[in-house]
Amino acid sequence: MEEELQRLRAEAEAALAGISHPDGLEPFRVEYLGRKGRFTTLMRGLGQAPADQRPRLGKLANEIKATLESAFAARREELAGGPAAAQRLDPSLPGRRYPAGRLHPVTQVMAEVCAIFVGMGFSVAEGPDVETDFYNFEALNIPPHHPARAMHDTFYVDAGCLLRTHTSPMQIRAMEQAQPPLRIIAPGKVYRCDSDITHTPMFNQVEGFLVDRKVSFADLKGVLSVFIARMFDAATPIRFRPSFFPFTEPSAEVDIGCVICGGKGCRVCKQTGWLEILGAGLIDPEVFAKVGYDPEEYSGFAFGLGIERIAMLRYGINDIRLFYENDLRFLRQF
Ligand code: 2NM
Repeated sequence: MEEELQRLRAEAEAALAGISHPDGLEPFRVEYLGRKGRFTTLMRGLGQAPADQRPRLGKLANEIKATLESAFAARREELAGGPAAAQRLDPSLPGRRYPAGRLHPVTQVMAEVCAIFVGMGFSVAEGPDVETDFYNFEALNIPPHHPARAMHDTFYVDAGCLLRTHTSPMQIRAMEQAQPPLRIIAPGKVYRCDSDITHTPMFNQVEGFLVDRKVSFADLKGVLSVFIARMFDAATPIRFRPSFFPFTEPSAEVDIGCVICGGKGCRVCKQTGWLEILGAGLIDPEVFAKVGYDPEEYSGFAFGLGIERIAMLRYGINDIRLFYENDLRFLRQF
């Protein structure tokens, strides 16, 4: 009888150790520890043992049962969530999510501006940030010692090489490489040695031009009106003020009704009710001469706008430097 008890114990312990999945636990419990299990059956047979051995055998049987029950409980813990389980790979668990990034507000506005002009048939030309004096100034009718050079606060790389102060150099390259008709926008970074709440030494621009036969100021007004209606609101008022650029004649600065106060006058529009948002004009014949176009045959318009300025008006931001401080509390709002 004692031998049988010990054999059952050894067998049960081996069976328990062989269980590698929680699904194996219940069949084990039924077979060994259940009400009709092998242990109970053996205990019932205890009545047949000689009377003087019964107390000792009973005690032994109870000890073995208690040992097996606690071993069973321990194994169940282990398979459910113990250190062994923690080390196993569970391919059914959901993956860890990476925090979602977003586009920088300047990138978003840049993409919107480009999309509006692409929608009007313009193609996109990109080029180098480091330019030659010829493309940045000379070809744009800004000769050496012209006062407009001082106005541009140029960063020079070395003699004849500089960081472009506008993206018009790409317009010149485009005109050198192809014959009219042309409709091109040039987006990108530009550099000017200037820094305060409305200027950063690097900012983004989109310049555009259109050249064909018989292009007039009315065509310029039409294209810019559509741009402003799509960028802001169809009802946004526009006005053209006479201005001067070396590369256009006549030239204009374009204002929109203040998007902050609706034209009533506020701090942002300096009580004028108007905000300047771009510069434009008809391309100067001197520029056509530099790229070998006949000014008698062709005419064209051009315009330029600053992306950060538009983003500031769009989102009501009063300090341009916020765009480049990389403060996530600022950037996450867009
Ligand atoms: C502006 C204002 C007016 C401009 C001119 C040209 C080019 F190359 F066709 F002559 N590109 N961009 C231009 C004209 C840019 O920015 C305020």
